[in-house]
Amino acid sequence: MTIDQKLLLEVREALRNRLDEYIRNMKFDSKQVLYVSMETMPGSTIANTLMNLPEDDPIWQKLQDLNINYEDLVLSDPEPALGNGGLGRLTACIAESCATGDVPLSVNTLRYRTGLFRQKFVNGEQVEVSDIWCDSSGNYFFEFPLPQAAQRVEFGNGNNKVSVEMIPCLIPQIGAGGRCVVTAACKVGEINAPYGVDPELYRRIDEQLYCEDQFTRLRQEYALSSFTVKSAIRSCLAKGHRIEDLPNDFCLHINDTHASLMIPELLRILLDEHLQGRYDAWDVAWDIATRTFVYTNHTIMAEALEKWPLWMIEQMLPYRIGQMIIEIDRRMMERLTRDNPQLTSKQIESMRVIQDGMVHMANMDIFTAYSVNGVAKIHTQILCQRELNAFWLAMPKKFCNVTNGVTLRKFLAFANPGLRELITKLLGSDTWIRDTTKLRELLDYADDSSVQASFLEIRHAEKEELAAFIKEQRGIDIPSDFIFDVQIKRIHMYKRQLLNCLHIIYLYNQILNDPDFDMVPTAFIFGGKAASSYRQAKDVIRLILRLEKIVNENPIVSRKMRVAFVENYNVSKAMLMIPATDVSEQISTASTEASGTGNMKLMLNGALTLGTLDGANVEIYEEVGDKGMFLFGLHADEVLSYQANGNYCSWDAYKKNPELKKAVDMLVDGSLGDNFSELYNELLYGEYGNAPDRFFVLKDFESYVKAHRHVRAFYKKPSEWAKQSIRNVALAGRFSSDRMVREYCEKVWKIPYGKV
Ligand code: B1H
Repeated sequence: MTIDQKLLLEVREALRNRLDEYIRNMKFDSKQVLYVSMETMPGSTIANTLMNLPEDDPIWQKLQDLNINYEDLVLSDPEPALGNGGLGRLTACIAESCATGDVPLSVNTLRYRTGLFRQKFVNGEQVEVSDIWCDSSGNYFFEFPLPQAAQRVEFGNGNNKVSVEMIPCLIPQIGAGGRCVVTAACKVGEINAPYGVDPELYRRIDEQLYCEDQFTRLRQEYALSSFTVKSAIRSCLAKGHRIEDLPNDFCLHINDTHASLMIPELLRILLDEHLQGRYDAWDVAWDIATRTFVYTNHTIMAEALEKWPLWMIEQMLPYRIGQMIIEIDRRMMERLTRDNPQLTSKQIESMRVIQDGMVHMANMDIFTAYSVNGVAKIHTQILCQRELNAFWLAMPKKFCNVTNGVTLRKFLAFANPGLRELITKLLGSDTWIRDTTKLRELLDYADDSSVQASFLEIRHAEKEELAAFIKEQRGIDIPSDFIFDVQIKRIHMYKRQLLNCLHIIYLYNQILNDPDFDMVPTAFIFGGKAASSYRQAKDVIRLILRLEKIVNENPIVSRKMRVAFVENYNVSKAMLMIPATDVSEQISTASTEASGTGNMKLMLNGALTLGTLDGANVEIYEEVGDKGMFLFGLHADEVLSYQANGNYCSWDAYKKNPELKKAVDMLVDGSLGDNFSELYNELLYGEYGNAPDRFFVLKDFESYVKAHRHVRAFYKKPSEWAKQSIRNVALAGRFSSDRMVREYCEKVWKIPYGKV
């Protein structure tokens, strides 16, 4: 897979010239969206560019002349390591669809020198190796630093004032129509720190994504927020517009709460620099702010909803930022009590920005933004009915839902060329790549046995490719006639990789107890990283790697089952794994996964979903129905009711089902050759002060086992399977990020989609 470096450089240079041309041709004469996100995960720039270049672009000829296979080219291309999971990948999909739909958006983020770690497996455990994605001088080949657009961000107060220059570096994304949007990833430039203040503290701002040190993290959030607000104001005034016109020139999109400090930063700058001396300064500033910001919520997990101590904000940032937040809180209380006699004081109190000295970022965002949205129907429903109910009662018009989507061009057309060709042949043209609603026409072919056969052939070829990759990377043999059952996502307790593991242990016991146990051979394939400090998640990785050994090395068991964990799962690996998947594991506890987007990418390639009614699975189910998906598990309202009443007892499920009990006991009785007592305790006693089995793994186990039985029985009917697989592809158009971006344009950003 190694490509001659000189050839590589030649291709890159050609691509870079092309990107350069696109960037030079960009125009910003209409209202622009600044999508402000702590993370983005575009994947290989070479892939992102090639996938949208027309077939007659000279680059293709060049690749041919140099005899370079583009898949090798992509795998050898370092990914900008600026993201960590679905949140970052969604940002990249939005950028791609905006480029395609000619929507004037740019992504603002930080340019982390070391991205999220590279994952290595050493002695059966995850080891984090720093991911150096830049060259030895710290540069990335496909970025364009723009020092003339730098902004100075100020920290601290009085004699401790520090000024940090933030310099945007543009990473381009070409759309299918040949337009371009950019990601402005900011790096730290010059730092002016007074004597006695260590400038290194500020150098860390662009070192690492979601860094553990909370002081640095707050500085990162403020740096990104302040840079964005200052850029928007500068550009508004440079156009000769008045500051009051800011909301007509820009929509500032707070993507999760990480960029919430844009709100007090904008108020501060307006009051102190633009509206000084005006008697109605606050009202004007507030009016501008409330017409500028929108906020998207991506999670209801309490631990991810940011709260910052007010004292930290006051001490580390300009003191006026703290003052703005206090003032927002005060006015908010006044307004809410005045306008909402129907709400109880407890409800009003729950909406406060400042509670017990902590600044609740989401509350500030919701109160200020003119639009607040969740990312899947059920997620938005839970926000409105439960988590943010008081807000919803007080200001229902603000709320809307925009279900996530993914770029079909990357995850279908580019990742699965065989399927792309088949679809294009069946539909008579490739216009479906731009107009994804056309995929529906595939429904006409779901019963056609020759189409079914081609479909299965394509899948089989992809499975062989993935098997070869796994063999090369991990030394594990996966026969390509096994069911490929895939769970690829961050390792998190709520995503329940542990449930998948317990099922594997259960099957292992069944096969050993009964060598004639009837089972369609299945390969359980995993991919995903655990945060370096997340002990339970790292234990889950250790468990999967243990199961790999035990299962694959057992001559009896390995005839019916294999386990493989692909190391260092990232966007390029996703492109390899997704087209090769038969069964898509989407098994989070109902109500915990806001949306999920891997579920969409897998469906799009014809994998059948085995999942709970959680996140966007609910909408996938709406599309494909009972036959197109394997449902199991508690429903969200049941989970929420157990949680509210505290009446779930994991011991009941454990004691009732001897096979489950055995599987759980094996975590600690030595039969796996290692001890997983933390996971065992999590299930039966609760860890870190939480209730036992807070994600209902044991409760859902039986129903999960049953769903797997259905999967295997169904797999024995290839024609039926192929039919449902084709239906899944046909019905995936709804999950295109083009549809998502169109909805954002209409409901949230209030700008036209595409050229008017
Ligand atoms: C999502 C996060 C997230 N939601 C904080 N929230 C983080 C929040 O390290 N941090 O501080 C990291 C990540 N990530 C994901 O967003 C949801 O879990 C998915 O369900 C959703 O599909 C995705 C995109 O909306």
